[in-house]
Amino acid sequence: MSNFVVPNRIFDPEAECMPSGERVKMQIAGLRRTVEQAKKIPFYRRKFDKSGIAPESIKSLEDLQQLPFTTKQDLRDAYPFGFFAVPRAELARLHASSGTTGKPTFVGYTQKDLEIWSGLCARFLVAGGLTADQIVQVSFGYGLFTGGFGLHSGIERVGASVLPASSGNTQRQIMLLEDVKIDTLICTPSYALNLAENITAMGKKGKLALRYAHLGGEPWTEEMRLGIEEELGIRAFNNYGLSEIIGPGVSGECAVRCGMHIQEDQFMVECLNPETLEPVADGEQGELVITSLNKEACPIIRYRTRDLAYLDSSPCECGRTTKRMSRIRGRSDDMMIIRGVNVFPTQIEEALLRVDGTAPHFMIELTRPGNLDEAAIKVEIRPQDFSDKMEAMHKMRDRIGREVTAITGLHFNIELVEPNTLERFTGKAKRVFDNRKLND
Ligand code: DLL
Repeated sequence: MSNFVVPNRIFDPEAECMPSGERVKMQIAGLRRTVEQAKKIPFYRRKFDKSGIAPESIKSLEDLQQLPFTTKQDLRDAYPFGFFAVPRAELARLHASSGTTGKPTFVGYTQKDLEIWSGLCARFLVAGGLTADQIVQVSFGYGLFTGGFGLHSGIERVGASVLPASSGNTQRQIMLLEDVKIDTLICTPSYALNLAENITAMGKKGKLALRYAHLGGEPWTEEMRLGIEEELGIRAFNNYGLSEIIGPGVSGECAVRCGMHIQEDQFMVECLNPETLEPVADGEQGELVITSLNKEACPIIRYRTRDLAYLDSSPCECGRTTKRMSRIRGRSDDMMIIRGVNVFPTQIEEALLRVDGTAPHFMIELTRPGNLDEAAIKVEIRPQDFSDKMEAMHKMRDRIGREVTAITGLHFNIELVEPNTLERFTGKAKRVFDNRKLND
């Protein structure tokens, strides 16, 4: 059932199948426009002034390499609105992604940005089988996260109907899938697998109308895809994006499924060696660095995503002329994605700092015993605070748990360990032990 053929449909053939020469011209114009718009942002204006960059400096795509990089830290330093290029009155929507300090990074959209965004989501949804007669259940959280509202607008753009289930309450999600006869499911891959397992346990395997899933927001493997497809009898497609760039819609798979097509009329994606920042060849793994070409509210230049993948410029059977990117194969920083939520070890450190008696030594362990991530923290107690009174230790453990949840929004299992029991490091401390086996 799960290996039925998905018809090759293209939402925006003009953009997606554009001859490459034409696209290059469009990208050069887009880069100029982005430099012009970015001048309104003090961070970029300072950098441009220093190196004498103006929109006219961009004459070829190679000139992208003269432009400055942007990091998550740069965005954080300009909290909350330092990277906005339009006045408040021109904003139509704000979203946010999690940061290391408990403060999010805000991103803004003008009405035109939102229209472009919904079109980009529509492209990968149609590429993966969405048609106007389908009903789609969105099980991403509706809120600051770009997943819920982003995909919602994409579905409406295709003309299909949306069931905005939002996240959580698995039994209710399954009831909706069954009773509404949902055709397409949208969520994270790990949640899809979790739903699948519950559906099987409830004896409903093979009884749903579900045919497609569009999954993204966190890394997953081909093995997970096979599991999801087999359990649910569906076809599951991968899509990639990040809030700093736009949200979902940066790239997504077509029916051929040999990499995710990058929406190159809207973004330039470089693949660079994360150490030297030199470009790597097609097929070689590097860090994705992304520049927007059309964004009004938050134009972004050479954003270091820290996501590791490789690019593929070979032609695709589907007829799209865009480059493709592989699955995300890892990160060049220590960000963890736990149940779809981005978490940095520094957030855990910050939570521990709020609780007296905890030493600066801790270790995070991630596992996936069933289909959902489990996160645990081992925290070393300072000798003078270590007590053999159970009650005192339980209180401290609960306090740490609450602080960690307050900052990350996630539940971690907290284990207190005796002084001097965690490994010490001479170089970079290794704080995260990811035993989820995510890489292919
Ligand atoms: O996760 C946007 C999104 C929502 C994409 C829904 C797809 C579907 P952020 O919360 O800012 O935005 O997290 C972005 O998530 O840098 C990657 O590390 C990771 N990520 C997103 N999609 C994928 C994917 C959204 N398909 C961060 N595979 C990115 C692997 C992914 N990792």
